Amino acid sequence: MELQEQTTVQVDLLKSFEEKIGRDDAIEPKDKMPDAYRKHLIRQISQHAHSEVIGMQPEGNWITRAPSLRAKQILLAKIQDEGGHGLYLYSAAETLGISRTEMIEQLHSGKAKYSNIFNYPALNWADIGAIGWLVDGAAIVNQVSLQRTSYGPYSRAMVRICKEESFHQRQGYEIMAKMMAGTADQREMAQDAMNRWWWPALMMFGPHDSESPRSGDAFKWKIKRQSNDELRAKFIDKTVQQAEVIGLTIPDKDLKWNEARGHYDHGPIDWNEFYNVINGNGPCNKQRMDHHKRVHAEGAWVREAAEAYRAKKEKQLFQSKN
Ligand code: FAQ
Repeated sequence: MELQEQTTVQVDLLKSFEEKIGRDDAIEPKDKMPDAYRKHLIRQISQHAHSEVIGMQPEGNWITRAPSLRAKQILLAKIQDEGGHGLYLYSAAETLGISRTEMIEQLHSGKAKYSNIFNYPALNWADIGAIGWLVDGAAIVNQVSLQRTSYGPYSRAMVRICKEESFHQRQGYEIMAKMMAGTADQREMAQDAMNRWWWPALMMFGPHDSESPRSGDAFKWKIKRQSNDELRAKFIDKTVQQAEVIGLTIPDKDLKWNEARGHYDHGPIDWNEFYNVINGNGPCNKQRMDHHKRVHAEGAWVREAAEAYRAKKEKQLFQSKN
């Protein structure tokens, strides 16, 4: 093909992509898409997948120490769901032309991030309540919005994930409500967990809109439908009410209902802490990554066995056809 012809084809393809975006049609794996759109999605979806899988670690620590068989069963089911979410998301990212191996390498080398929140320790059972209530609660607000993201496989993964996350959020809220209805020590533990997880949970929505370098393209391509600050405000509004119902205090002296905005105003977020954590220097970054690397290496035999089984089946199929 001549250069000019090639350029015309490229322009036509880009036009058809932009028309689809304009019509709110989903972009599917085989559709033509700009390379920058593909890369943007690979970055976001793989980071989202890594977050789900690394997020299993702080909770996994508490399976053996859950206070009752019921609590243990529920926690086990929740953590298993998070692993499943990671798998849907890795599969969605794979449809964009990156392999699982490459994504894991990017996680291990530090090229790919994962959510800031999973670099904090889960110190006691109240933290399991705070994670379910606040962390899953924040994740749902973000993910409900992502159900309308422009990339089909990502948006469909979000629909299923959101259903499971609402169960997770209730699991956490139930733990907090029970502790707040308990002894003075239990109430103190619940409030202490709330104090430690509140600010990192607000940071999950990312930097303020004015400081969010990825938002421009994300809105242009309808990957994001609502901004970091809009979603953070939504989360604060609903969580303040839930805290009030069970008697917890939000650890923010500047928190105040703003009638004109129709949202709560909140105090300043410590962005130095946020950047420190996402750049690898949070309280548990090293522990989380060392654990993932060790377990990934220990699981090599599973991947090798699965590959040997696939090759055997392929050979059998080939022989039966010939
Ligand atoms: N943590 O320009 P923006 C869960 C990075 S799922 C770490 O605003 P963007 C379920 C950002 O990547 C939780 N890094 O970026 C669960 C970018 O750096 P890069 C995960 C963050 O993409 C519960 C830079 O800062 N959810 O918890 C964070 O437009 C319990 C500039 O930021 C998702 O991943 C952060 N919080 O907006 C599991 C949702 N925020 O990549 C287990 C999907 C920002 O250029 C247990 N992702 N950064 O090097 C998104 O919606 C978006 O990617 C945002 C960030 C909103 C996170």
